[in-house]
Amino acid sequence: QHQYRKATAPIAGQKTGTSGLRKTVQEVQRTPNFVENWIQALFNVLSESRDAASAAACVLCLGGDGRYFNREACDVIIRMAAANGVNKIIVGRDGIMSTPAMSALIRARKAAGGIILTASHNPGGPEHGDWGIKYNIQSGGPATEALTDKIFAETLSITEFYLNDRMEPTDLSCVGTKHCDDGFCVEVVDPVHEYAKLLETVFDMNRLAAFVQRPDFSFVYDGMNAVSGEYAYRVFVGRLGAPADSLRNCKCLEDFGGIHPDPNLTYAADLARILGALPSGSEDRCSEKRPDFGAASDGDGDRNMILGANLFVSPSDSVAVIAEYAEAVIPYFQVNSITGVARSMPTSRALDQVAARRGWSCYETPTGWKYFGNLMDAGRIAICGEESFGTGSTHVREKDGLWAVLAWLSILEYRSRSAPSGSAPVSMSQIMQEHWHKYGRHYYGRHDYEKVQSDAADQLMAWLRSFVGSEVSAASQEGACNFTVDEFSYVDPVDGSSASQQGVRLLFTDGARVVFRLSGTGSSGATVRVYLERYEPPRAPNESASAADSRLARDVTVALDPLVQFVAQWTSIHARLCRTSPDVIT
Ligand code: VG1
Ligand code: CO
Repeated sequence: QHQYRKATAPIAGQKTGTSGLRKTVQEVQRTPNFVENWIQALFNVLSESRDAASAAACVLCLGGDGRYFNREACDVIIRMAAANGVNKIIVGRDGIMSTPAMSALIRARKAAGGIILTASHNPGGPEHGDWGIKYNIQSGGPATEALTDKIFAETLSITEFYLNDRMEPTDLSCVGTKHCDDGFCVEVVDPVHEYAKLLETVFDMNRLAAFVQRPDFSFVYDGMNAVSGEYAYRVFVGRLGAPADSLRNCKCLEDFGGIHPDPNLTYAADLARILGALPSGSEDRCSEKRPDFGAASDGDGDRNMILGANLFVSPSDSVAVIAEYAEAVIPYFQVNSITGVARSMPTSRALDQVAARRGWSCYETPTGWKYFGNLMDAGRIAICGEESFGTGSTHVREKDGLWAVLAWLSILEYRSRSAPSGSAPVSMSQIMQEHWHKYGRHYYGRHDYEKVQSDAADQLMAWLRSFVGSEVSAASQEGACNFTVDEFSYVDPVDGSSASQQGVRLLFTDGARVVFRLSGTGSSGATVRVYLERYEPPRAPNESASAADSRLARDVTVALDPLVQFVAQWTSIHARLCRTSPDVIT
């Protein structure tokens, strides 16, 4: 090992946030040993916790979302693995591996863990892009906070790293095992293979193929020029037989073609426009025949946006509807029946309604997929979701964009199957309308103030925190507004670990809720997220369908407006953050 030893010094700020370490590409490139330090810190922590037996067979997976700088990083990581006693690296062809596919690969190959090179939904590219890195553990899920805290501590005291600079660069462009020296080998794998194999065991792919090929059904999937492109081709076109022109932006580009690869109404507005799903006012809703279904994924393929003709499905509703139908439409849940579900705290409580009726437990966790892992491993939950376009199940330990799309197609297939023969597929709008009539609707919106001054964001949070524990009665346009204020903290029911300061909540007497928290995935400045939710009860037994619709099928912006106005006034958020409006509304 000695011959590969290199001296280094700690780099400040290598702390992982909600999901991995993220920095601007420029910062990464101008900081010598940025990748080397973090990876060595990871290896140091892994070797500490590894016993002699497992050290003898250390297999790690590697891959990423294809963004700029991943190729260089792959090369460095392979050389470091070789010099650090790792036995085998399993890497996706061309360094490609979506986050859910990585989770599937780690599990299928029983690897010790996997390194994912991604800044997820953050933009990419040399000038304005971000770069990032996540580590997933043996279960296939994101590293726990305990582990990332240890890695961070290592980065603060690191003095050396190991890198084999005599190795030939590994050719990642074709699949196969590449043997190197000293009992170390690199296996280049097809990035889709294991994942596609897993999907076959989860869904009824033959039924889905027949449905997708119906001449009276059309859908559009947007890969946002990121990692999902190849997965989408192979699954939707190759396996299900969908027309190739159902896919857009499905070529993986290093800078995502300038697209901000976050599937929401702001950054995937082109897709939303095709579906006529933008908020009313910005689009004529009835002018043309829209596709029946639309979907998009983010940079690393773990997020999903679901659309119907003239319809945006809020991610909080999406997980509730998927849970409602799962056992009926997804073969995986016929074997693995559901006893519990979970959502992140800021996610709307639509899922809770379904859980309550079914008698499932419903867990509320802090933001970030890592908090679902223990609940899944312990068999307490089968399906979970986040308002941030993340949905998934125990088939892997990550949120899974393509899974959510296939889950929705399964719902459409099932509902259309029982429709009278000769009739068109059941519409997304009808499915949502029925759901709201049955369970009521959680009107939901998230307002993001991106890259604001950190001080201003901290002061806003401190001010909000000063109300924790109190009951507030404030004047509003619609009379007095009464609410209590608390701050969310969490104790993991499986291992007892805890997380505090996970969001300040205003809990209104009428059931509405507003949550404030700071993002942990940005690369500079602070992003304030304001989550707004208002509940409208289900259709009453004696209520006409149209009367119910006038309450339940309203435009979200309109339905939330009084709450938005009140919050803006009570918090003076715009003055405090020096903004006139949110940057992104989802
Ligand atoms: C955001 C979302 C969170 C999600 C995380 C990672 O975190 O709110 O729900 O799990 O991104 O998603 P934050 O701290 O910025 O609010 V991904 O697809 O970027 O790995
Ligand atoms: Co992502």
